[in-house]
Amino acid sequence: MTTYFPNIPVIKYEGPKTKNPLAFRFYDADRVIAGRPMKDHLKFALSWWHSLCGDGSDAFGGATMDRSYGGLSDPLKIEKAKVDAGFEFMEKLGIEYFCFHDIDVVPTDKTFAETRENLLEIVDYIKGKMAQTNIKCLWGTSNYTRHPRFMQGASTSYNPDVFAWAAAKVKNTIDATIALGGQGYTFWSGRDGYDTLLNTNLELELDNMARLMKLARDYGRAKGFTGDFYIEPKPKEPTKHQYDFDVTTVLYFIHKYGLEKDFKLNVEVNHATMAGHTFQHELRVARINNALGSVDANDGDLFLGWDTDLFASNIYTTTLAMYEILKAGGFTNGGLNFDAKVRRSSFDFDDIVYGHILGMDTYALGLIKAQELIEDGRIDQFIEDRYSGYTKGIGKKIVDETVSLEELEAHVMAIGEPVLSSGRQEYLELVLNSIIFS
Ligand code: XLS
Ligand code: NI
Ligand code: NI
Repeated sequence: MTTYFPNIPVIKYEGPKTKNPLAFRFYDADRVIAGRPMKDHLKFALSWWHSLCGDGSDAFGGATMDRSYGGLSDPLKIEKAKVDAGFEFMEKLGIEYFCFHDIDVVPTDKTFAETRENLLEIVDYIKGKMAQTNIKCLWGTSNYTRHPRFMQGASTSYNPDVFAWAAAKVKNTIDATIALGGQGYTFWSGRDGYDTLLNTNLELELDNMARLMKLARDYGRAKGFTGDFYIEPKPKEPTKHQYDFDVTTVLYFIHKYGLEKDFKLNVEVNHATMAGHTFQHELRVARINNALGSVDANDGDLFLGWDTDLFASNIYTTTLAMYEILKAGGFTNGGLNFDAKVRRSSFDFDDIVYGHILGMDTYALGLIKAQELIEDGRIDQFIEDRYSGYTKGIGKKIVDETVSLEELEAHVMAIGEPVLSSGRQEYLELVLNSIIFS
């Protein structure tokens, strides 16, 4: 059998002290943390687009990476080779899930009907591979940013024929996702937004964006899809203003349009920072609204304003992220999708392996530290004590909503100035550091 990663063995856990670059330091798949094996907490997924399709090209230059899979030229043979390479990769790394766009798995220069045929053929091919392994589909999605017909949006285009194209693609990708047993279906359309309000009917565009989601939900449910639909927030890029700006904006949207029973959030680290939020903030907002679905696990570069999609290497970010995910009760249908790419200059196929080992170890250590933070209890206890005023007396009446403005006025007259206590931020940061570095 052809191998695409001849230098790569099955990657094993060797512990934090190993100097073997092709080993995990922290990711020990079967180690039980808080009653669940690490692999079930983390549910790592390969992104078809970055890892199997991405060729290193950027706005300033072409491909730096050879993705012809051994010099193949027949487009369908390349797609099948990508499946072979992807499954070899996932098996060697111990990654049990993958995420895909329709255009990641089929040639993109064909008619709609030919593309549908190709999709059916590749889905069958992938299913054959899945049957021989433990590998599952985390989620599928349609790409309607690449083709020029979507230059002015997909479901938010001014042109109903473009809406129809987007809808037809969604239908076929939902079919493919169901056929692959996918646990989720994600909406991210980078061109559903605007560059200027001077040409934009904002109200109609938002209504139409919801209309496609309703159609997708009703179609998916009628076809037996039991997973979650996700919206992936991002504030800008490629449009100046994206409608799915951040978690708060998306929550408002799904509630306004009655989508909240079927739709959750797919929160991406780099999109959070682009929106001016920490990743933890976005996860927290999703969590307290019972809408934390899945994660695009990458990292941004705060010196660069765009979506750099770095592999995660920041332990503070992953510790606080896993803290939120544990507090939310962990993933059900969702997981950690490596929507991350190696740098343009990391052009060897093996660099993708190092990228994933880095990301997996960074999240594994984050999980270990998040659980230690919860077991340590000092931060949770501090917060509980800080708000304890609301469990008794006037505070309890406020929370129970049994108090009037007159009664609050009388309370002020009786007590005079409130007695405050310190917020202790520096102490709490010291606690966090002491856990991360112990
Ligand atoms: C782009 C998005 C994209 C989605 C899937 O910024 O992150 O990769 O995750 O369409
Ligand atoms: Ni993403
Ligand atoms: Ni992104």
